[in-house]
Amino acid sequence: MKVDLTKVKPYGDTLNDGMVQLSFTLPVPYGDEAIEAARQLVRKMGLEEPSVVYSKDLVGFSYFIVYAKATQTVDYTKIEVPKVDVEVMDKEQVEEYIRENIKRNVVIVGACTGTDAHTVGIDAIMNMKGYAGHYGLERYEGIDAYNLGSQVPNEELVAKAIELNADAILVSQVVTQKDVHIPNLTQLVELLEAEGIRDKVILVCGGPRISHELAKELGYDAGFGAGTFAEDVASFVVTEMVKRKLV
Ligand code: B12
Repeated sequence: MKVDLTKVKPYGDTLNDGMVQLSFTLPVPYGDEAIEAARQLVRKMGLEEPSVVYSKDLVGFSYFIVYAKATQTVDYTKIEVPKVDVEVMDKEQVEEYIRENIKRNVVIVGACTGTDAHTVGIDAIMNMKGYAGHYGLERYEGIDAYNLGSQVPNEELVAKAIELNADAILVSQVVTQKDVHIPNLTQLVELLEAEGIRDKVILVCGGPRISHELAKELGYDAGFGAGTFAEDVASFVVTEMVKRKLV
């Protein structure tokens, strides 16, 4: 069956049936009233025929999984998503690019900053062993990678970047509750500007809820989300260095 890309809607059993699955918690005691509240809420979200397929007491609150039907559609042909504009090279190609175009080692400093204690994301990008079969930056010939770990204050990251004369700074932000990442990411840009080095470094942030669009808005050169590998970042950093004549 041909999909009409101008009117795309979710599908469960048959095309265009609109079926979606939601899960959420309501701060009310578990029981029939809670289940009815969940149904009503889902209808108010614009979804039809809500069916509570699973519900559970959450020690005073109530948890639900609900199936329902979406009525709205999106025009997929009109979708535009800002993306990092770079041709991704593999590890060997990046190494070759550095040898030919930069002719010295590229210094990259990375950290998970602020109160954020999630190390796995920045490790996936930087650590020698890498992530899902993709080696991290520490393994790249021609890259000196310094992973400062997590809960690193912005001031410390900036000081280290200055000490090492870093070409690029990588920031990981995983916790986004109450938008805690926004002031933290913004403060780093302000500190770099105050030190007069913002234009001299490639500034990149990443994390599961980071988009390129958000990163640009906050004054970063690029933002990378879920599923990023070291070669995505490495390709961006080295080509951007050459583009901006930072070699
Ligand atoms: C493991 C984990 C922890 C561990 C972390 C251990 C560690 N050493 O990292 C522990 C138990 C400590 C932990 C604690 C907390 N956690 Co936690 N944690 C997770 C969990 C289960 C997995 C995260 C992970 O490792 N993902 C795997 C990595 C590889 O993926 P990634 O981080 O997305 O990284 C990739 C990309 O995003 C990108 N990337 C990431 N960083 C960067 C940086 C750059 C420069 C680039 C280019 C790319 C990039 O590349 C990576 C590879 O592709 C997630 C849930 C989940 N399933 O995602 C919750 C989760 C992230 N945690 C969460 C929360 C709330 C917390 C706590 C606040 C809980 C609490 N109330 O105490 C604390 C926070 C403590 C703190 N001060 O930060 C929430 C965050 C919600 C939000 N929107 O903010 C999540 C989503 C769970 C949830 N559903 O509620 N957590």
